[in-house]
Amino acid sequence: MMKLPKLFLFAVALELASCQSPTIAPLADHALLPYPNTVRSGESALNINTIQNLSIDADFSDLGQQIAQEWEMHTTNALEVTEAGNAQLRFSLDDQVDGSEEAYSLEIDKKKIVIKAKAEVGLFRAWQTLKQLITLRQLTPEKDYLPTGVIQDNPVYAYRGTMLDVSRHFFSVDEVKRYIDLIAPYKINYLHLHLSDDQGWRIEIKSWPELTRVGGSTEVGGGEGGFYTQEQYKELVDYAQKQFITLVPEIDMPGHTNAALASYAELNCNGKATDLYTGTEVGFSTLCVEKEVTYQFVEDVIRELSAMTPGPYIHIGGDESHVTPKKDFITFINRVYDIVPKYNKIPIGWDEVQLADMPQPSVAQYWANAENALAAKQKGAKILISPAAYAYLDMKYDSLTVSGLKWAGYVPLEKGYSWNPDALVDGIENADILGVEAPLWSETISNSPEMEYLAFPRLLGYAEIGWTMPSIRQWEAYKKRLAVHGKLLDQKGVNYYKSPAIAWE
Ligand code: TNX
Repeated sequence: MMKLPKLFLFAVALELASCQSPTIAPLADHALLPYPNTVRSGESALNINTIQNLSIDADFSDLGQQIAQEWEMHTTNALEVTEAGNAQLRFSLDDQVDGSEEAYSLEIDKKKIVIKAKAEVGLFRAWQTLKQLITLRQLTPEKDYLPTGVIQDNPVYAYRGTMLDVSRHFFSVDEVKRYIDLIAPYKINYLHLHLSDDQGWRIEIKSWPELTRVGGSTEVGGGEGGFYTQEQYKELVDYAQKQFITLVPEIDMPGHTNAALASYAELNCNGKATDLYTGTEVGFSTLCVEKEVTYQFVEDVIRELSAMTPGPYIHIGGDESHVTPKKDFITFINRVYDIVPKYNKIPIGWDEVQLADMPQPSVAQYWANAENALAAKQKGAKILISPAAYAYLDMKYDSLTVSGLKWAGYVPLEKGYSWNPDALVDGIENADILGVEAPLWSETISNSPEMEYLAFPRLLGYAEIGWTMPSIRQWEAYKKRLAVHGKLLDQKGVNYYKSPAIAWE
């Protein structure tokens, strides 16, 4: 055995005894994304192996177990979960935390981690920050150490969403779950599912079973399509809810309805079912606005959908109804607006819905037409910001991108990141805005790798636009943080676009 000099052993013992922590990068210099709204760095470090227990209110013991499990996965040491409020990793409710229910404070000192929020959702968001910090530390030589300091954080917008079009191409329950897993760490809190369109009806409606039997049987390009049973849909609702993501189901109408019109002859003005459609044109279909059965259909669909939807919103579509005469469109949307509140839901519609009398509360989703957004605001609606030219995930990055469209122009990473929702449309200000959503339409994508290529890494930028104050968002700094996140996406096997604008690590 090699002999070590006595003096050396003494020095090692002394070092261990004094628990000297290494000098590591300050808290504020970590690649947190979305970047927290205030970060104060301390000067020291915490060894995560010294954290042995977690305390959380008994009401949130499920969340406590979930966090303990994830902690063990990320650090390899197990945590004892207790209700007593003085553990080394401490989660507690506190009304004094500044901001919304999602706001939180996270304080790391040399011995413990203290997290406070007004509500469970804030504790969950704080855990996403802490988990990300742990993962980022593991990319460094001092992977067992967290920097000390304090984060106080509160999102800029209440709604930070993405949309997945499961109609043009169907995505399975497992594919949607994976998408949920990938967006939750970035604090996205709404997932809008575009459940019906000309090419496919994807949600079981028990009172109108042909919708899925016929309307769900194909997709763009003629593939076999698919649909979610109500049980599967509820499984998705619950899966998302565990990560504090709310599903927003959309039934697009009166246009974008060929799949329904092919399933039921009576929904057509001429009483004849249409053929199924597997192309990518838009704007050729409409429900028959004059027939009473149309409204029975709409009410049945909204009733069944509301029963599966614990979240506050139902999306009624309303876009590109090019073959519905304007006055019929208005009549139709007004009737839908009478139905949705009966089921205690708030309607969201694409910005064309401003032609109708917008009820209160209601939401208009701005996607291309600023005048529509302004008119909707005048009628008392809140605006959800989804500008195609900046935030459509299905726009190609550049001329080399294989999948995707380009009708709103290319959206390279810098263009997707460097804009401010509050300054986009003259007359639409922060107080008018519910939030930001990045939609992913699926005419050109049919599986998870293709979906991930368009969504990532752009979606991280939209997550930050939704969460972080504009004064903190700087492209140059973001680029550096994003480069580090490439590694985290690699660890998850995400097929993201390795933009040459980023110096990927
Ligand atoms: C426009 S945006 C649409 C969709 C298409 C999308 C493709 C909107 C409300 N309607 O029907 O899928 O463009 O980018």
